[in-house]
Amino acid sequence: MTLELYFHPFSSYSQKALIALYENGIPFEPQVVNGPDSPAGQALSALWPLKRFPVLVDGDRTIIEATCIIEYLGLHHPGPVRLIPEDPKAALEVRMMDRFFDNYVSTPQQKVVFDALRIEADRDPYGVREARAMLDTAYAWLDKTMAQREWAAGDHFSLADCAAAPFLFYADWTHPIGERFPRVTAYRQRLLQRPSFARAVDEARPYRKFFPLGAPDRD
Ligand SMILES: N[C@@H](CCC(=O)N[C@@H](CS)C(=O)NCC(=O)O)C(=O)O
Repeated sequence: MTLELYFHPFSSYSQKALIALYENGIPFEPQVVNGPDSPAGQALSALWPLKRFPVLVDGDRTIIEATCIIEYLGLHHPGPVRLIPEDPKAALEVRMMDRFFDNYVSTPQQKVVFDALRIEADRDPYGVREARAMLDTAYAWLDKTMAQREWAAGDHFSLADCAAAPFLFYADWTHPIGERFPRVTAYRQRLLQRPSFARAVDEARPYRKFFPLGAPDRD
């Protein structure tokens, strides 16, 4: 049975799942959600009323949430690259870092971007200031944490790096990491060189003009 992935190439959470699929060369049928009225958009709303993507379909199973998709792939479609360590203690560190990137990098980054999509009267400048402050705090913590690490949870590329790659990619466009946090910048560069993420970035290039804050001419 072919796996189906509902996603959009420019979406950060979609890229998180795509990295896991590409790392292990797992074949899947792409269902690109080109808006809610597209065939994939309509199928997605039947599968998952919250309509957030990515969503993975494997036969009669529907798996929501990028993290859970990666966990599911590791259990049901394992490959040579193990993204969640077998050792439960090492796995805890991976899951902790994964939560960090979702909650304290992606969430504030999306807040800033979604605010820019609102009409002026509905904007939330206080919330955006809070989000930018959270990104600064997250960058500072990560800069210290990465002192002895090549990848987010240590020596091995993992679920946490699948999250870090797209979230730091867009976070830097949204709220530049700059020279204040050299280890975060160096880690973001390492992620960009990882073939699985480089592929996801390349596949998303045609959509850069839609980045609401204006995509910088780099990466
Ligand atoms: N918690 C979800 C978040 C997914 C998410 O926010 N996806 C965005 C794209 S990056 C989305 O579906 N946006 C469409 C919408 O909000 O309608 C996950 O981990 O997969």
